[in-house]
Amino acid sequence: MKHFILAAGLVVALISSTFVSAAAPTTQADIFAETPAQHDARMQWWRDARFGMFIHFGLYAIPAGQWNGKQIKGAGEWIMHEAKIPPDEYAPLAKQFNPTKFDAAKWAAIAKDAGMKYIVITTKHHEGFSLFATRYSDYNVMNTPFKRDIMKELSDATRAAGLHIGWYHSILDWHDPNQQKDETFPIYEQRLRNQVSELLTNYGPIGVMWFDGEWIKQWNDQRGEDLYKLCRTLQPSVIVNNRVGKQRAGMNGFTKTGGFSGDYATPEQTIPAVVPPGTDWETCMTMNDTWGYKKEDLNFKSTRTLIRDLIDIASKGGNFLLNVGPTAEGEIPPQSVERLHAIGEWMRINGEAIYGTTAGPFPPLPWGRVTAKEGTLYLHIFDWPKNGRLIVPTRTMPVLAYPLADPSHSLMFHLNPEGFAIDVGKSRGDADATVIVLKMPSGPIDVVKPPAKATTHPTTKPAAGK
Ligand code: FHN
Repeated sequence: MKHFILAAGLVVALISSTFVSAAAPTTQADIFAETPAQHDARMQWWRDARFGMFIHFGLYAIPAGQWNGKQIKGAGEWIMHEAKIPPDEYAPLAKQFNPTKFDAAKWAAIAKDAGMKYIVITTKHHEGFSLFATRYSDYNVMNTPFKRDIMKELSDATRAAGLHIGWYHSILDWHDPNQQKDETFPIYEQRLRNQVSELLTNYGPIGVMWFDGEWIKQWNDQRGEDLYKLCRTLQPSVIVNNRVGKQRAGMNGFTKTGGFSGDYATPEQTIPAVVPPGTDWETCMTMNDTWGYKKEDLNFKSTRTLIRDLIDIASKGGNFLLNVGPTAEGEIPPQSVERLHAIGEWMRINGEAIYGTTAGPFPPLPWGRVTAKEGTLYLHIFDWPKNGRLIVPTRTMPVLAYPLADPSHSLMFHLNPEGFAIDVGKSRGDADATVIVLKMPSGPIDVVKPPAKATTHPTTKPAAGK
């Protein structure tokens, strides 16, 4: 077996070097000559999007958190590791994989209905099983009872729904023995590059490459930079997260100084309190406690928590990648669908205060958060002022103030020792979050030092899984 793998690896290396060079429309030298304006242009759709769907789907949905009759702790997609299942015992799950209720158009419609603008799905998680028709591993969806290329169907349906599609691809691979050993890692790395080349060649325009599992000891920033260059050579407009390198600083996901860090930071299951201005970042978060489906995990966050997390993230200039873990039958759990629809209802009225916004000029405020566009501030009120007066910590008075849900209803405001106060009345609007629009004069906004105590946005649970 080992000799076969080595020989296969050498053959693969030969194929892929022609494979990649044949498909490489841009020289690698061009990739890093990107000017700030070109970088901004490439990032623009993603910055405007603010909200995406993360999908963790794989063989792990079959055990769904249980193995040999026992409930296994940790995230559903980590069951092979947490239950110490040898690859030979785990791999036969592929013979059961048959998500007959998988409907790509339905998944895309659920994301669109929620107000999400992009989808990132696991093409291969740490278990090593590929959910796409790959030439570089027999351990893939075409060799299961299902026999359909899930990534082809979902990428087509996602674009048809007007959303961007992105690939999550794990550098860590528990199934491939070549990944585990330093001496054979170059063979695995070539296979990794070959599969990434397939994903960026055979499935049309890809918005995001979302790498993960970069913490393995064999991975380093040079390998990360080479992989980043491969992605941008095959699709110069693709956006690549910071986990392509070794720069994720733990779960807070921000980039350590120096080293190679891709295009944006990836805090996980947490929302940073403060973000350096001008940083591109995205919080990824589960809706319950697990990324991959786990039957027993019914600990779903409330819709209000999720809406306020989205607002909190956007108020700091970040994106929210909210996860769903489909069942082995190929269905997004009803608890997720229900919450996503409710978020979509809020976005249908208030999306203007999220899409295309940047961080507001204030830190988290006692009553809520603020997002911004040129000449406009959006006040997201979580806690309604009991006296009907909302204090905004700036003496730069607006030209106009009105509820986003009712632009015909102008609001009165007047200077106040802490900035200025808006008379919002005593009966609140949307209990999850009510948005007040402030049309501001051009020029800088002078921030009065706001009260120290900010509204505590819902805290998120520690990351399940790694
Ligand atoms: O180990 C994975 C985990 O299963 C999940 O995919 C998360 C999502 O960002 N990433 C890793 C943990 O950081």
